[in-house]
Amino acid sequence: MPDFLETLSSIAEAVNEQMAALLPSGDAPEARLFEAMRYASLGPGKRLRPFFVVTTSRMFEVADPGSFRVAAAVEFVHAYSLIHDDLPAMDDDDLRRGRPTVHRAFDEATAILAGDALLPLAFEILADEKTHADSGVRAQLVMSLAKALGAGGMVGGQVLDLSPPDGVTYGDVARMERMKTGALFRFSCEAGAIMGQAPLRERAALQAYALDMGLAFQIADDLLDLEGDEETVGKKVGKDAEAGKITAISVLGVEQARAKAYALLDLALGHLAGFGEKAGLLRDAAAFAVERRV
Ligand code: GRG
Repeated sequence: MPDFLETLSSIAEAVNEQMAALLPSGDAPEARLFEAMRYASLGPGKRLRPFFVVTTSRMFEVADPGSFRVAAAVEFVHAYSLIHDDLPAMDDDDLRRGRPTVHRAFDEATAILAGDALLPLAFEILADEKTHADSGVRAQLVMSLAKALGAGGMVGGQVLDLSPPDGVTYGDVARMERMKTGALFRFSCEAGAIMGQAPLRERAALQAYALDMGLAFQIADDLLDLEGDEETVGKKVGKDAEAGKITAISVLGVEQARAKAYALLDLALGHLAGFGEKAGLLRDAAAFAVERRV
């Protein structure tokens, strides 16, 4: 079985090339916007979401050009969410991926607009027939990504993160994190099954895997904020406690939150049972999501 980190890095390299080709460039009067879009999306990053798109695509024998285009689209959406998450009105961060955040490297208006431009670029890519010959498949990709990002997904989760209701329980935190972080992983894992026109049962299993793994990934992120060091993580740490954020750690305590991440890992692996050997890389990826130091 190919090594997970080796595959992650080779997919990252190919996705970076695909993104570079799809991003606008040149010396038009709006070139500063292009530069900010490129700075935000081509900078260092694990490219985990593209890994899930390409890996699930390979499970269903989807041809590479289409899957790499969808992988690039997902990374553009991820870059948009990071730009907006870092803005003064949101988490107000100066450092991301070991470099100044986009509003620090450029300015606030350019950062907002670069995020705003990356989002429709992603949908333009999904709707293009170069991504998949079947228009029904393209419509499903668009629908699934739209659902992952809106009020019932990432943006709704971000609202709950910024203004949590009183008396929050672990169940509320889990719901918020599944929306904020899990929904984009859900799309990334489902994308290969959509393009490969897999049976609904397999699509549902991959969605369930992604939501449990995504929640475990977010708890690992919270643990890194508490225990990681700024240089390795590439962003300021200790921010959650400082800002009084509601996280799995604030609700459960450190050790129970860690135990929860491992319990979610087991649940995620359980959803892969029907895929046998084919899902080896997804199993390794879930373990990485929980155990990572970056
Ligand atoms: C204002 C329109 C509007 C939208 C806001 C900002 C936002 C929507 C949602 C925030 C979503 C968000 C940033 C969730 C955090 C997810 C997370 C843990 C990100 C870090 O992901 P990694 O570790 O990062 O994969 P790299 O740098 O490796 O890509």
